[in-house]
Amino acid sequence: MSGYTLYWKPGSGSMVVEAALRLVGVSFDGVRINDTSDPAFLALNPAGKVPVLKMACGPVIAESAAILLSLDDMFPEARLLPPRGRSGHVKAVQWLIFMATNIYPACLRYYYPERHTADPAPEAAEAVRQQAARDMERDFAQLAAVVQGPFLTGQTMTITDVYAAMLADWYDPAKQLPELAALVSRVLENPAAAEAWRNHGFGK
Ligand SMILES: N[C@@H](CCC(=O)N[C@@H](CS)C(=O)NCC(=O)O)C(=O)O
Repeated sequence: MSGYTLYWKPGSGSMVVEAALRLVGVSFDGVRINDTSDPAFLALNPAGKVPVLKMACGPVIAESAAILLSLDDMFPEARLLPPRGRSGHVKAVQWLIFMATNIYPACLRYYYPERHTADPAPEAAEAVRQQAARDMERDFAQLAAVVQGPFLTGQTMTITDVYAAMLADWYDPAKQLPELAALVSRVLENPAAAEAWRNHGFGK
């Protein structure tokens, strides 16, 4: 048994955490979660959401961005993010948080609109879905506009790029944006990212 345990689901946001663990080079165990309402899983994350990472040193962390920032703190030499103190670092953190707090939730509203309205009428869910599509159109365009080429902060891939590729794969119109299409292709040239991508069933 390794020191890290990743609680994951195919097609979910745990993909980017698996990629981070592979980029860092630590061994980890994967626990596939089929039912996020299972009491044993809720004891780990009362929000009932993956990804969750149980750390070697004890703590259990939820929230994709928090997990990635923690791994970067623990393994700075792995360069999940650009070195601290450089402008690339703050920008990579900014866009990571932007995606985690704007695009990820919009994607969930788009695919599960009925969970985001108290109104049971199908039109209410449809209105939520349409607004989520508008939000994503605006936010993905903002993201595409800051790609410096080929990655978000320049020539070197960071975990923020893997995050962006993951979100773009969830929403087809995002992949039509040439900057994001190029970014996804470059991310998949990285063997660690490509393996996590495959294991999670992305790219279908
Ligand atoms: N803010 C959370 C969102 C996590 C989230 O919503 N995960 C989804 C999968 S992508 C989930 O576990 N949903 C419950 C389920 O699938 O049963 C994060 O960034 O980690």
